[in-house]
Amino acid sequence: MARLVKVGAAQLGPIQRADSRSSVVERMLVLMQKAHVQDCNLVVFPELALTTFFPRWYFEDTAEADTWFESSMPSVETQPLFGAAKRYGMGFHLGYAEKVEEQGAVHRYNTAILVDPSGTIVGKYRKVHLPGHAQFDPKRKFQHLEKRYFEVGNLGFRVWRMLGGIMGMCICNDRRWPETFRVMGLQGVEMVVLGYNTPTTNSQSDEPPQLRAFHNRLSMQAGAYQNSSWVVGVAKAGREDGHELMGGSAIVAPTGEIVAEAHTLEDELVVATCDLDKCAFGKQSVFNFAAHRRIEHYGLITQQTGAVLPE
Ligand code: CDT
Repeated sequence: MARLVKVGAAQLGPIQRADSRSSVVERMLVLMQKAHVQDCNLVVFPELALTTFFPRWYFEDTAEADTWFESSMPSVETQPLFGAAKRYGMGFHLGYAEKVEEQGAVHRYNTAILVDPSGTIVGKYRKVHLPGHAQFDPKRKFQHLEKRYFEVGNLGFRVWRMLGGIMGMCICNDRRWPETFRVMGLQGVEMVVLGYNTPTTNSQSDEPPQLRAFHNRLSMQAGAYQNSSWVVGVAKAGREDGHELMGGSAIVAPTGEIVAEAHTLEDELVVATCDLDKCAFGKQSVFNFAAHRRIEHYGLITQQTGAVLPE
């Protein structure tokens, strides 16, 4: 019998700095209700789904940014999402800013969780590839201070069994790095879910929006194809406090083809039925890793970060 997962990519429109968590959760509940009506098994929300994309704001004292972080999950404000998951028998994925005390110190991560249809958190991922910069940069058209507010994630790229398949997570900029998908591919991943907040323009160049949209698709489609996995990428989109974020939420098949895509910059549910068994062909042929990978030639990938040019 086919292993079908009906996925709702729950794109969120803009969240303004003044918007409360509970108003955002209300919007998310509307999307969960729509997904339930369409018999979805899983709803995927974006990166930092509960707030505006706050790394665009510079705070001299980083503790001032704590207002954007969750120190428990579920929290009072997010509990209704877990209640809806249980009521509908539907899993969800949520990105949020996590503040946690571990080993006697406070840490802040850009985090995502996977919640099963009973409303239980089964997986957690902390963003590894943090883009941007740590200090205020007057040369940029706008700031992208992820390196200021977050530590590099310490959980690696794990996968979890859920909904009859093997699920993985990554966050936004991670999708641009083939290593992200390959590490999950090596654990047999069948569906990678990810959220993003991607500015429509580049703060350091005149890159046109259509090229940025192309790179978004290219990254997700390559990750899907090269690992023969479904990829569900979900945007926070639209104009947040005068800053434009791209949409383009998409569900990508293991062939690399986009099967469903958002067409607005608003709250929008994009639905597709994903047959996890469709992953098998690519994993057993072109991307049969055991048969074709040549790890004796890949050493540089883990030995160095930057390029070393020949003499
Ligand atoms: N949120 C996030 O990771 N955004 C980045 C923007 C890169 S520009 C500093 C992205 O890769 O889409």
